[in-house]
Amino acid sequence: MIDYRGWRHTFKLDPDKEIDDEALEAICDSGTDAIIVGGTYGVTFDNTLALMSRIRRYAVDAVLEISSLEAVVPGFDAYFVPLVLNAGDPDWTFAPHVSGLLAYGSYIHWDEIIAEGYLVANPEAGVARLTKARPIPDAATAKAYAQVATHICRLPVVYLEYSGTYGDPEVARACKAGAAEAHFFYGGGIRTPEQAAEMAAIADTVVVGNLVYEDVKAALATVAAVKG
Ligand code: 1GP
Repeated sequence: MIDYRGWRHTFKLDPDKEIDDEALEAICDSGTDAIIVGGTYGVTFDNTLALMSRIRRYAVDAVLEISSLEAVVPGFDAYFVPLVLNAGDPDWTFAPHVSGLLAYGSYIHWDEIIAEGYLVANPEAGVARLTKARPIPDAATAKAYAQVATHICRLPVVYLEYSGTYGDPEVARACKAGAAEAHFFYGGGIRTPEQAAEMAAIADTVVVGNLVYEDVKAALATVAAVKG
């Protein structure tokens, strides 16, 4: 079982995006705590397997955040299974999970499965459009969603997802308070060491995604900002 509760910094790599060997090595050897593989669109079995094989050259923990049943690739250290707390389309709540269990139920090692209460806070993000995410109007609502995840659903992880835009620290703070003993991830729009440090002061773990593909040096600088 991976010790995700000890992670402070992670990079999220998208199988549908190009990364050259040099950049991938720098990212995997950066001192980050883990690589999360995941994306919203264009994630296939083949591109996930290809990326996993390349990451596996390095000692860093690697987990797959499952977003497509066609792209569940064995060989990761663990599997994050998102439950979109504010999905407006009920087909995104449990239907994919039921389909997954019908297809793969007998192969699942439950100790490798970590369910995430996923709160989608940027309405412009692909995942918000896909799941018709309900808006999060204020910090109090974010806290209530986090409490649903931890106290009602007993999920081990709450993930505040601002993918593509830097989030509101007040909303993050409210989520952290609501998450209580659940492990709290923040991801979205981190582009500078200052932003990484600001969210790391609130969240248990920060996730840096797009910046890897925009400016790998800037992405690497977020590791030291979080881990010192
Ligand atoms: C995306 O939360 C991650 O799922 C990170 O977001 O790509 O905006 O850094 P960014």
